[in-house]
Amino acid sequence: MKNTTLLRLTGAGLLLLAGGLAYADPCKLALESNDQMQFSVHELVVPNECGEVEVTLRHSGKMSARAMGHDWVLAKDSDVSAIVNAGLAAGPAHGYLPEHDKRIIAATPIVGGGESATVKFATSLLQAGSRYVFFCTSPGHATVMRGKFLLGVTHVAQAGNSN
Ligand SMILES: [Cu+2]
Repeated sequence: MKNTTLLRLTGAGLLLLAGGLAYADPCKLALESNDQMQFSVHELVVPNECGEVEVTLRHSGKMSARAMGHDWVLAKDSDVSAIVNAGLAAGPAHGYLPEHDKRIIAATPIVGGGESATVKFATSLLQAGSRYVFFCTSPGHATVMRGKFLLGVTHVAQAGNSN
């Protein structure tokens, strides 16, 4: 009797997972963005065991990519301003991203309302002790659309001195 109930619960859980985001794999992350120029999270944490990370950015809003497009870009904290400026120079034709820029660890294309994009990258690109930030390169967005990207335990964030 008890076993049957458990099995049913497990089945329902699997169905929910299959229909929703892939929470089962900690190396696959998902976040949302919206018409209010926001990411749904300010911090993403990936376990050390992940050799490869997959990030999916969804735009849950209704506005077009031209009016309120967002991308998800990962880089060292210290490289963010330079990348944002280079992105502005690259312009909308290049999705506000400089081409072949080695400072960019990972980047999705820009998405508009109702769209989503996924990017995969190897965690071997991340150096221990460096601080990483994810942000959006649409003009003016990076000041508010940014968050911490942490590999492993959260106190990695405090490893560097305050900046
Ligand atoms: Cu944005």
